[in-house]
Amino acid sequence: MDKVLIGDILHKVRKENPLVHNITNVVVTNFTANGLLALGASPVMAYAPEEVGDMAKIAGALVLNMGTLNSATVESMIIAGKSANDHGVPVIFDPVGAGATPYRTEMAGRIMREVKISIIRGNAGEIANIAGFQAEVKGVDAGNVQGNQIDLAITAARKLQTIIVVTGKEDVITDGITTFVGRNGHPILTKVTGTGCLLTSVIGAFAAVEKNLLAAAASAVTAYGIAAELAAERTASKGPGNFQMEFLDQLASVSGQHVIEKAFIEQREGE
Ligand code: ATP
Ligand code: TZP
Ligand code: MG
Ligand code: MG
Repeated sequence: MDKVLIGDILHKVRKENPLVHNITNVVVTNFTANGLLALGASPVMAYAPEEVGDMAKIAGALVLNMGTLNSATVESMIIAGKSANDHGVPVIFDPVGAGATPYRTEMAGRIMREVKISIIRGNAGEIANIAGFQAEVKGVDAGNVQGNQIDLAITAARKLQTIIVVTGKEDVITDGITTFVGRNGHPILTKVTGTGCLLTSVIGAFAAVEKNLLAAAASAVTAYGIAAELAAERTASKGPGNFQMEFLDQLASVSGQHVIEKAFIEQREGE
C-alpha cells in the first residue's frame, strides 16, 4: 500500500470534513463523535425512523453498529441503509458481539440481507460468526479464535461479497481478491471501550472521501493505528485513562509525515 496515498486520503478527510451518519451503541456514542471530530470529520447520530432515510442520503457515509441493538434500532438501520444504497452512500457495518447471542447473529444476518454493505469491520470472532462459522465471542470481545485470520477475512469477503476488515494484533483488509495486512496499533487500545467502534466510524470517514473503498479502509486502519502508537508513546505507562484523552489529540494531529515514518501495511499475494 502506497504510504503517500494513505496520507493523501487522511488529508482529504480534513479538507472535505465529511458528514458521517452513525447509528451506533450507547456505550461509544460520545467517544465516536469526539474521535470523528478530532480526525476532521463531521459526526451525526440520528436514530428516529422518521428521519434516518433523509439523514443517510445527505451523508458521506453511513455507519451501522450493533453494539446495543434493539428491535427499534434494527428497523432504523434498515431504513437508513436502504436510503444510503439508493443514493450511492457507502454503508459500513460493525457486527458488535455477533455470535455472542442468537439475537445478535440473526440481526446481523438480517441487516446484511436487506442492506448492501460496502465494508464490514469486526474482531475475528464476530467476522467468523457472520460468515457462518462457529467461533468464540465473549460478550463484545474477541474470544480465542482458532485458525488463520487472513484466510478467515478472505473467505468472509468472498462469501459476503464485501470488503472485510478483521482487527486485532494484526489487521487484515481484503475484498477477497486483494489483501492487505497491517501491524500498526497498540495493545492498550483493547483497554479502552469503543476503540473498535470508533475505528469503524473512522473507516466511514475515509470511505466518504475516497471512491476506492479498499484503499480507504486500509488507509483508515493504518492512520488510526499510528495515532494510537503516538498516543501510547506519550501515555501508555500512565494507563488507559490518559491514553484515551491523548488518543483523541493524536487523531487530530496524525499527519502524512507520521504515516511515511510509521506505516506498516503490506499487500499479500492472492491465490
Ligand atoms: P475487541 O472487542 O475484541 O477488542 P474491537 O471491536 O474493540 O474488538 P479491536 O480488534 O480491538 O476491535 O481493534 C480496535 C483497534 O485496536 C484496531 O486499531 C486494532 O488494530 C487495535 N488492536 C487490537 N488489538 C491489538 C493488539 N494486541 N496490538 C495492537 N493493536 C491492537
Ligand atoms: N457493550 C456493548 S457495545 C460495547 C460494549 C462494552 C462497546 C464495544 O466497543 P468495542 O469498540 O467493540 O470495544
Ligand atoms: Mg475493544
Ligand atoms: Mg467491537
